[in-house]
Amino acid sequence: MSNRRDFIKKTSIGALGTIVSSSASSTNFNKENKNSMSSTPIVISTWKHGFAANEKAYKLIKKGSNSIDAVEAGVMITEADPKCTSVGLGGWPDRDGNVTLDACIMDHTGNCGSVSFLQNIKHPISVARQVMDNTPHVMLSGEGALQFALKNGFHKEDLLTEKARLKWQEWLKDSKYKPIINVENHDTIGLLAIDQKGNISGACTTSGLAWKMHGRVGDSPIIGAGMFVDNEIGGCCATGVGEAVMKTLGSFLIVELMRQGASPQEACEEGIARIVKNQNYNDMQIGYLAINKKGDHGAYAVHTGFDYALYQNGVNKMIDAVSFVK
Ligand code: SD4
Repeated sequence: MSNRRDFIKKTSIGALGTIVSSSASSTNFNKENKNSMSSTPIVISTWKHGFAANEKAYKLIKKGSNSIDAVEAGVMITEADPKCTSVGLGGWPDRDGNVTLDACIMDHTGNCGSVSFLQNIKHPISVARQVMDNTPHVMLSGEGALQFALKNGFHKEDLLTEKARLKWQEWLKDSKYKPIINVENHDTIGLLAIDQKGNISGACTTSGLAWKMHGRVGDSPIIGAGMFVDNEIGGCCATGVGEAVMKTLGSFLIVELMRQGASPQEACEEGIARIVKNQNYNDMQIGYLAINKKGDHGAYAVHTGFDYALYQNGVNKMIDAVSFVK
């Protein structure tokens, strides 16, 4: 891994020359990687529910699974958990009471699949996997994604739990769309893994922002926004207000920064710098996780409160991410 001086040298003369000027605007760029060690296999994922997802994914990898199977199986744990109110079953609905799901998956060959605005299917990540494996396309959306899922053995289910319905009805009283940082606008699971062969895959799945407009799609199913992997370099996934991530194509940006020599931590910090530079970040949370090929990781958020699960060297633990606003 190049040091910071190499990184600046490369980026100032390279295709990503603009990185330097925008980095200069970030007061948080020149930080060491905290908590980071080079070791694989590794599984890393967003938020507290990532802990159980990591358990599943890491155990599969230890048994010899490849990373693409592990990331899918890992996030399926969260999708099936009705207590998780921003992913799959139990996700809080849009303003009209519909649970609409977005997901994407990407493997070490650069192959990828995604679904957006999918309803009534508990495991959108597995539909995304089938789009990747069994179609010539990358993304299927809405009714077409549902038809594809039903034709391929998935079953329709009502994903609006009683708890989520009551929450929605409470929200309807005022119908005010003002997400509360770290309460209403997070909980997507993004999960990245490197298997025993050193191959990197990623998965990302969500019910999106609660009380969103019907038809709204966020960053999570957009390859390069909600998640991106490049097996030569590393991977990144995002959580939080998807619009901000989409405007900066955050996950692709962060992987490209690592290609230019940034550590995962530096790259995540620059990804957040690009957001706070131009957007009003007071009321929005965004968090990034990144890993490089060696198994170093980085994490950074706009505000405090973003935590993530890291399984490395046989230990699964929760870590609080550092943030732009302290
Ligand atoms: C979205 N990024 O739909 C998702 C929401 C999210 O943690 O991440 N919640 O914008």
